[in-house]
Amino acid sequence: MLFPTPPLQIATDVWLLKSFCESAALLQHIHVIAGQAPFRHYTVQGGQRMSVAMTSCGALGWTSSEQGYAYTPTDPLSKCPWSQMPHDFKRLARSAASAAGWPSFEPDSCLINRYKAGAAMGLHQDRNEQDLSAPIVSVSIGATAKFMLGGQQRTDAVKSFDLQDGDVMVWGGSARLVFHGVRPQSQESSIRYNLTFRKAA
Ligand code: MD6
Ligand code: FE
Repeated sequence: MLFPTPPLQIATDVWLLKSFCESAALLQHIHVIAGQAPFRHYTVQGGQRMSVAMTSCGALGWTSSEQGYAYTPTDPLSKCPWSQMPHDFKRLARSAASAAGWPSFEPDSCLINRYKAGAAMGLHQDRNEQDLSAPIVSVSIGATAKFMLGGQQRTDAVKSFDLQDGDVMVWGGSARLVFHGVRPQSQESSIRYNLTFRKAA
């Protein structure tokens, strides 16, 4: 924690912890993980290629293909298990969840998103996890993102706010299935990474 500030409540059951973590050490872990399971652009049902590149660590990794989304114990590229979740990652996810009011978060999956200039993530729900009572912890590293937070329906109004390097967002409870996304990164933007910690199984 750099300069711990009180959690900001963005919406019901959505908390933003500004400057909660130091990103340099996290970046080192990302590079090691990507050495084993390189960033790749998954396709989605219908054949579209995602503009965000992804890899994972932990017991289960989020994957996508023409067949749909799945959590898998192995990397579909190498058929090898994903790297273990670094202790630093787990500690960070737990402490952020605790600070936001979820004291016993045990993530088994960490999706690592990489955004280059122009990359974006359309409005979606995170709904492939077994246990929707667990929160999600999301860590922003590098370039700033414009995050969109909507409601329970795809057509609900969205509010946008910046996620900066070191910011951590925690949500769960009644917000667990809200629609959300990331606006296209500006053409001048440097790389942004996002770690999304979930309890998938
Ligand atoms: C991102 N995040 O920040 C994408 N999902 O790059 C997500 O899709 C997300 O930040 C669920 C909960 C928190 C998130
Ligand atoms: Fe999401």
